Amino acid sequence: ARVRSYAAVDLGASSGRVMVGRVDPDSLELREAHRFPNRPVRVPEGLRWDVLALYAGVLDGLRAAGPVDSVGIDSWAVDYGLLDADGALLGNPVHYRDARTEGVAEKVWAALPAAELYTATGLQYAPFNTLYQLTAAAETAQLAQAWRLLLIPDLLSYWLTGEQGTELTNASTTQLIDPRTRDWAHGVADRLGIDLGLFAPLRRPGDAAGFLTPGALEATGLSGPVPVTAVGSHDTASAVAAVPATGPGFAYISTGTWSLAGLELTAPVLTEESRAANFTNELGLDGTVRYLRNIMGLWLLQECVREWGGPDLGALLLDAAKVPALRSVVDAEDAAFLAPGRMPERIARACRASGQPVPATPAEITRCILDSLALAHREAVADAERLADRPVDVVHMVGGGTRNALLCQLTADACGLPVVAGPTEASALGNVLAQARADGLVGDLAGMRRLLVRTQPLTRYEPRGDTVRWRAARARLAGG
Ligand code: ADP
Ligand code: LRH
Repeated sequence: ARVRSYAAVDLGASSGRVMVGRVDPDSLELREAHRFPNRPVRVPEGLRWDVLALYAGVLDGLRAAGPVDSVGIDSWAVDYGLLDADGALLGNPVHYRDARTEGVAEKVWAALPAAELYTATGLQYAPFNTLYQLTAAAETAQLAQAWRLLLIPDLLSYWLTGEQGTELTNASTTQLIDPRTRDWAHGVADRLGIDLGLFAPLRRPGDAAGFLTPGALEATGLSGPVPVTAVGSHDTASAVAAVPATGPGFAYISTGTWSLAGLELTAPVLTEESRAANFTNELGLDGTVRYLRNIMGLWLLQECVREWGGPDLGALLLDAAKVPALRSVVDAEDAAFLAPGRMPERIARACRASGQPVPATPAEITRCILDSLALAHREAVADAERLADRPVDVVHMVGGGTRNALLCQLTADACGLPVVAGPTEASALGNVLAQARADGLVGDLAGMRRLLVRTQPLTRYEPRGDTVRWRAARARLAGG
């Protein structure tokens, strides 16, 4: 049988990695070639991504990967680099947690009411959607000079190949795409004075995206030709493609820096009720819609761990497991937790404000975070089920957070449903499978998922107890 290897570049908000997938029609093996930290940097003008360090990590990773049949790139959504008329990068890409978008949405909604914006784009309100970022940048010298905008994976792809494109799944997070036509929302851009000419032409997962340039071949030690293939370049799109579902009644939670919780649909849900519940309709592979809600995710814990000077995570989670359940919870969807810094203090403040016991020790705060995430997972799954009118019988958790057994168990308990956890590197696997598919090695999404079920280790968590106390915790939060 044919065996092929694909390099998956997967950049998360907390780390980047280059993984190599070996695929034949009956097997799928993933190995890590290189992993490197993704550390945002605060400069006087704000919070920035160190995109050159990331690109250096990509080149080192491809060198460590060795010969591959193709390369695919995915990363976190919404952020971009601007190029001048010579194709040179203008400044460091702005981090989506930067404060520049504060108060911008109100200005946008004055020109285009939020309800209309939702019907046209299907996107939940998040201050960092590219649309708001571009509005915040409207008067800047940098944007005035810009000739091209490339989303982060498309920028790295451009550096590797010299070719420019805008991959659709990630483009759907800009809030400038119509989820019904799966094409640009020209009306929205016109009304807000956003120049869609900044974007390179759309491409879709599976499309050819060029070949490594001679310079990139030299920097990686690879010999050509090495093609780059467009994948679901939004990390969450790749992660959802790698959910090892076996039937139609599944919900998914992609858990990492964020928790993205929802359903895979064939058409967007654009109702007013859905907007009020802040559900998003992002685009997935094969014409699917990722109907989901953003939950703050393990960011809450990452930021505490940073503040505490980096204690051992395993030991911390064991201690957290011993803390009584559901003593206090915070709203893990609250944008008040978006910015970096002083996280333990902000969590304590939220508990105090809602009249709950204030967690004090790292174990207590960790427990509060995990209980709060499980509760938010429960709400998102239940709301998605109701709003999309689709019954759910199993919850799949994928991503780095599935290493946290306590979080998986609490999610099962809160949802009152079995949780199937794994794979941990779902984004990289979805990335690999999109390449394998373009190569004719696997079939549609269902075929990809069958291969995952056969080859990936999965852990099942059964719900314990009843869900009454979770409902009560939710009421406490709402009433607080
Ligand atoms: P992202 O892609 O958003 O950077 P990942 O999917 O890599 O995130 O997940 C990172 C998260 O996974 C960390 O914030 C951490 O909470 C969790 N994690 C990683 N390793 C472990 C571990 N050994 N035990 C428990 N949790 C872990
Ligand atoms: C997760 C993610 C998520 C976006 C956020 C900006 O990595 O891509 O889907 O909402 O980052």
